[in-house]
Amino acid sequence: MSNLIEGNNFHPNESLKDSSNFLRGTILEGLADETTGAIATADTQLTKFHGFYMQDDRDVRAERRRKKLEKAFSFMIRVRVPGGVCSPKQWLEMDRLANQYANGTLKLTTRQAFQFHGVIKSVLKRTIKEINDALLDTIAACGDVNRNVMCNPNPYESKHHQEAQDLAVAISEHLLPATRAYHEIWLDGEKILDSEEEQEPLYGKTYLPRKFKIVVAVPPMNDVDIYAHCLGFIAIVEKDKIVGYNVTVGGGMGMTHGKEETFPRLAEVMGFCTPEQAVDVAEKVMTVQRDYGDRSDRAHARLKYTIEDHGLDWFRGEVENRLGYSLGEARPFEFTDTGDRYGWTEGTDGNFHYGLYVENGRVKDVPGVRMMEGLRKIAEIHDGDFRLTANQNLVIGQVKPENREKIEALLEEYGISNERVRTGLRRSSMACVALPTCGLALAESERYLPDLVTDLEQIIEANGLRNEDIKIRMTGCPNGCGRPYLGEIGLVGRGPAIYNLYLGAGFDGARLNKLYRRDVQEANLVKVISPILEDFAKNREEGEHFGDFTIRAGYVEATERGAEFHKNLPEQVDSEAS
Ligand code: SRM
Ligand code: SF4
Repeated sequence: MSNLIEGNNFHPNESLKDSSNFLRGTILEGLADETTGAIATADTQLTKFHGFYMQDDRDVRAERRRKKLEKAFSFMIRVRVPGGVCSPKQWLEMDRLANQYANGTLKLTTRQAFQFHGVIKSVLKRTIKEINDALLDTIAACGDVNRNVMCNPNPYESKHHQEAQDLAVAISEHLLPATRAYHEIWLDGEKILDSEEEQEPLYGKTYLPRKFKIVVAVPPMNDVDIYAHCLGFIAIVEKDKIVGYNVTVGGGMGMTHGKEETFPRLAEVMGFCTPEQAVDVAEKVMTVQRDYGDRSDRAHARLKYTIEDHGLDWFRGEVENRLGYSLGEARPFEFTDTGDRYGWTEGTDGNFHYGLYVENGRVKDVPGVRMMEGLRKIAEIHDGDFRLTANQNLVIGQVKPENREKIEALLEEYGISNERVRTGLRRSSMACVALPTCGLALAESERYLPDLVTDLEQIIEANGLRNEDIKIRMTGCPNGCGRPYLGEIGLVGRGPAIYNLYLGAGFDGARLNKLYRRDVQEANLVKVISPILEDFAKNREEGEHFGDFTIRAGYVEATERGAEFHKNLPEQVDSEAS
């Protein structure tokens, strides 16, 4: 056991990592055990670093318990896709793997990654190997490491986009764990006989206190929600050139109901760095967190709490000490929107990009909307790329002018063009996975939000708000996977069919929302939200966004950065409505 761990009050996960032989644990033995669909509990922590989670089908949990059967175990695999960019060939492989080994759907996540659900143990290794054969991988997609690095995905936004995307890839590669365990276990790589030979220069044996998240944004779009992440880079363009990046630190979404010491927090701008310095800055920010993050309490272990506790000036000082130089003064920038651009846009190189709405990121075939099949057909003829967005949508990117019509025809044929999306509310909706796979879900999310939106659409249409992009985000628990605290309407699961309702986030992603009603029953949500939408339709000012209106009209107070989130809450329970 390393000095770091010995004799201190560290969380049990710390000694688990420390003694795991660089993330090997007994994963191989667990895979070989045919008497159970599960793997050892300790290994379920380690496999996150390899990119997958053990789960069970919660829809059949009670029934299996009654029948005294083991839970219906399966695995969720997350694929690392820096900046969300993949080739049509890779798309076809993801499609094939989803059908062959998983539940026949693909989930495009809020961090621009693919997720497979329902992979059983006997095909786990094969699936991971075949993901790697497609030149993608799952390493560090989860776990106490740097996760998938996000980047604004639409090349239309800026001709500097490629540089920003290259930075996302460079940071992602630079911060990968060095352990050979991944190759050994999943790719039958050569075994390292003397484990002492192995080095983990950036992370050490205990890796980070908690997950770490990085994004790159290209203003004016804030589709990556830069303020929600540990570390962010805002591209600063001067005289048609990316001259560097403003660096943001200390954002995060997760909290626990009833624990006021946990809260979502917005990142702050810490300074400016040149393009050449950016990877180094990412490394140094991450290592300060590695050394100062809380390793005793995982609910307090994210970078946002390190900065909340020590202050931004202290943090900047630590980073600059390690860099050996000072960060520059932040440059002016402006974000306008956290949403995606839908439909066709033309890039500066004459290629076209189609922003496709994917409901809650779930690519599947349902009657009338055959998205899995339609995208497969598009991938078969497409020679550009696919770009997963941070809003769980997809950009069919780099379409040559001569291919545009063919792709349009396929979008129509399979019923998946954006024509099917009636309102700005639906276009701006986002839900986390939640039930039945997520072990932490308290309420439905992905399976329920579309129905709620359908009900709200009647109010929306009746009040002339059809084209209004109102950002509505739902999660099945307070962990914040759909970044609900940045929704103009945020709904967070409290229990089966019960949600807390938050209002007032900024359209540009720079202001958190605030609790408006606690514990609203699913059946009452429309009743609670409708009058506010009606009020908005009648009394909004020219160009005013819904989130801004709910603050001006006094529904909620504006929230400052983080700890304020739980302060000055209005009357909580509306007895009629909840
Ligand atoms: Fe998340 C845990 C799904 C983005 C904050 N998240 C989980 C787990 C793995 C549940 C678990 O630990 O057992 C969920 C798996 C559900 C399933 O069945 O697939 C899960 N998170 C997701 C995804 C798939 C939601 C989606 O519908 O797209 C997103 C995958 C991202 C990716 O590709 O890497 C996802 N999770 C996020 C985000 C948003 C983001 O990163 O931009 C957040 C909030 C930002 C942040 O980290 O502060 C987020 N997830 C969490 C947390 C709370 C962390 C915290 O600081 O408290 C947990 C719970 C935990 O870590 O203990 C969690
Ligand atoms: Fe699961 Fe909660 Fe994340 Fe939703 S927000 S996917 S319910 S952990």
